[in-house]
Amino acid sequence: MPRALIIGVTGQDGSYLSEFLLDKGYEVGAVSRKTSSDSSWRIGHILDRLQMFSADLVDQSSITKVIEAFKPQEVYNLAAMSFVPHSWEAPVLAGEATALGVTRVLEAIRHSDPAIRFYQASTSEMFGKVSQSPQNEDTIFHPRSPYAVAKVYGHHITVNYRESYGMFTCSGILFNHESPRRGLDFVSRKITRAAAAIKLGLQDKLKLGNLEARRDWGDARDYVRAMWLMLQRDEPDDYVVGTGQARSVRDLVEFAFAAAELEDWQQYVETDPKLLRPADVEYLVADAGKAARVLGWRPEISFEQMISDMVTHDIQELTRARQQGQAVCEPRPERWKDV
Ligand code: NAP
Ligand code: F7E
Repeated sequence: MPRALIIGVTGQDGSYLSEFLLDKGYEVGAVSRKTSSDSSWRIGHILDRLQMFSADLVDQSSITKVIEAFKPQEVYNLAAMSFVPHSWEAPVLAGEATALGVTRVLEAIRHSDPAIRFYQASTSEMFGKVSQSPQNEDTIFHPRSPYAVAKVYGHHITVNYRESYGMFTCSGILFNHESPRRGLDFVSRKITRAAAAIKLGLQDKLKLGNLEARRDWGDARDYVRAMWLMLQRDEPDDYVVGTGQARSVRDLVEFAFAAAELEDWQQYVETDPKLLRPADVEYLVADAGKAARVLGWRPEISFEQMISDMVTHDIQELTRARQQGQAVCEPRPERWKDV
């Protein structure tokens, strides 16, 4: 049985990658960090099939111990402080976890078994203020947040361990990808959740920031397949993964509200300057030609299908919560300008 270790298993991508690898017959080691509350809601249905470990990217010995104990053949580092605005609130922590955390994993692999294949979750945010469109593996980086700066470090150190030690390390430069398991703070889920809540009469208004920002939004269920494909090649390399189509936040709102059968989205949506970022990324769109040519990867779930799935899921979840008298989880207020 092949053995893969997923660091960041409680996140959106960690949950889908776990399912994908279990279906492929892998023995899956799953790393989450110790927190005061349970964060395993996305993997509750497969917990009995995972070997759970706890470790934190800011703690070298915890990472080393897990890799030595589980002895994986593949390690996927999906852990990061991934909500961009948090990185302005805690820029040093962003560097510790999202940047240096990658080196900690690479060092643990190098000393324990340098033949382990490693996947690093890099991001289109590294392109930031773009110099060319669409963006591919040769586009220069101009990161616009402490998160993106930390990810640029993570990307380069991944390439560096390949070049310095001949290790099998790959960096997947993934564009935004969403799903019904997306965190409630990210704009796609904030919008689909609000459309569902407004439809059910649970909410009146939706406050948003920059409606003109454009992103290349794909579906997480397609993107975890690309991660795995990268580690199955004969040679390690870096790949851009995206759909090649950009849409604005405004387009996403319009589509989500229509999917919830709400006419005239403008009557529900307000813009709030407090939700603007100190520096935003205005336009990202992928050239994923290399992933198509070399990995044979292509997205299968359309933007329209994904947003419809998210709206349907949110309506069902809120309806169930209301019927059972449960508290409903809301996006956290975004407060990074109050400090
Ligand atoms: P996510 O839902 O926010 O999951 C992040 C995971 O990282 C969670 O399991 C979280 O654990 C864990 N984590 C955070 N800090 C940690 C630490 N110090 N030590 C150990 N674990 C820690 O993110 P995602 O959307 O699945 O994304 C997965 C990865 O891809 C992230 O690295 C993200 O930056 C990157 N990425 C995401 C996208 C996207 O559009 N989704 C695009 C490109 C790249 P808790 O549950 O304990 O918080
Ligand atoms: O914002 C604008 C916001 O928070 C998208 C992470 O997974 O993808 C994600 O980062 C855009 C930005 O994602 C609101 O200003 C407007 O321009 O959904 P987001 P992100 O920042 O692109 C990349 C690839 C990652 O790597 C990250 O980990 O939407 N926007 N109004 C808003 N965004 C939020 N969150 N909330 C708003 O009210």
